[in-house]
Amino acid sequence: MHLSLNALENRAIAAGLAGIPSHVLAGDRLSTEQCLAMYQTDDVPLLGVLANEMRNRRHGDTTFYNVNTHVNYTNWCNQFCDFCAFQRRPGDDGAYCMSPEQVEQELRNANPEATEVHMVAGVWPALGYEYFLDILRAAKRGRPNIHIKAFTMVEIDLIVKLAKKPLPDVMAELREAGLDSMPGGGAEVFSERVRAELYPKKMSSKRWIELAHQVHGEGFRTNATMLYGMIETLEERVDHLNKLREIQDVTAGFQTYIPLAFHPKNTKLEHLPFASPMERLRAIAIGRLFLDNFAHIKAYWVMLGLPVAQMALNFGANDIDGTVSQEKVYHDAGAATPQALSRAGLHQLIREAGRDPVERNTLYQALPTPESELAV
Ligand code: V47
Repeated sequence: MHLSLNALENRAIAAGLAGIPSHVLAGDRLSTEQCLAMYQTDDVPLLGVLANEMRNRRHGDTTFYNVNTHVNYTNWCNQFCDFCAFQRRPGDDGAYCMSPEQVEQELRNANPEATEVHMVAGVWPALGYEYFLDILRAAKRGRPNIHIKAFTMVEIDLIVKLAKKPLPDVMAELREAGLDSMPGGGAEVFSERVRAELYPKKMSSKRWIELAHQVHGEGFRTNATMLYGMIETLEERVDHLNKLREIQDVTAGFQTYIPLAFHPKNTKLEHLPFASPMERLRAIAIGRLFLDNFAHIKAYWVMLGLPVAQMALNFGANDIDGTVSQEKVYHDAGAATPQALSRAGLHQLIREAGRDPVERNTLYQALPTPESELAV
């Protein structure tokens, strides 16, 4: 599609976004002031047009997905974050902690075509350092060739403390046990004001950022997230994105950015609304436009819902996550999405958005299209 810069700039003036189309189309980096204006504008469709253009320039119609499974190995947690519906104390109704043998069995039972397991959980120090090595080894025993994407920075912080060893030694031992890369959770929103109010026990944003630098320095690729839609201001969202962009300028270790809309059900913040479809699309578009040093923007369908995830593929996203199964963090918080999608279901969702589905591995290498999908 040919975009007329004049027409876009005229529309941008009315939307409080003057100059942004010219910057974007020239490939120039947007400022934090411009990012704030993008959060304030009513013209989300204009953001979509611009973000879509940037997505098309990088990826054309290619839309990545993977075949993956989730193992939330325990919901025991001592952090008591107000936004979380997943956490339990041992003995509470529904509390569980998987033994390494159970983790191994989960992997044996998983979709035989899965190339990735996403393993994250609560924070429970009494599990001890060896437990974390054991569950990684158990996952690889259950499925030797699977890529293990495990442990947010919050879990890494715990594991390093339990190990009582320097971080490089711990990361080497985790790698030896089977850790391949890390997901993007645990960042929440970096604002210390929000942290003090809603998740005061969680490690500081400074520590999250320091760990991101360190694990990238040890050669691990990770993802990045922002949990939005609680009590944070728009300025605090901008600051969060800016901090992610600054880390990436130094390390280039993030693979994808995943905005996570807050799901209120069964949490202490149940009175808050779930972000509207328009706000969820805005978050995707701003991610694509502001994070110019991120290769990929993920529309995590489990959180977005299928219709919005599909639209997000024309608002800047080029990845829709995976087939997913056994996901608990969002489903405990009221996500109404299915527990899993088949590969054919993902292909259909992506094709209906006018895009080309491409299966990837966790490190964004394209995999051959399976025969079952060639004829479609
Ligand atoms: O860290 C917890 C968030 C994260 C709620 O890296 C909530 O590929 C909304 O990080 N409402 C975990 N969000 C999930 C996550 C993730 C998901 C998919 C893919 C990847 C990846 C990472 O979920 C937590 C927290 O920020 N979260 N509770 C809630 N009620």
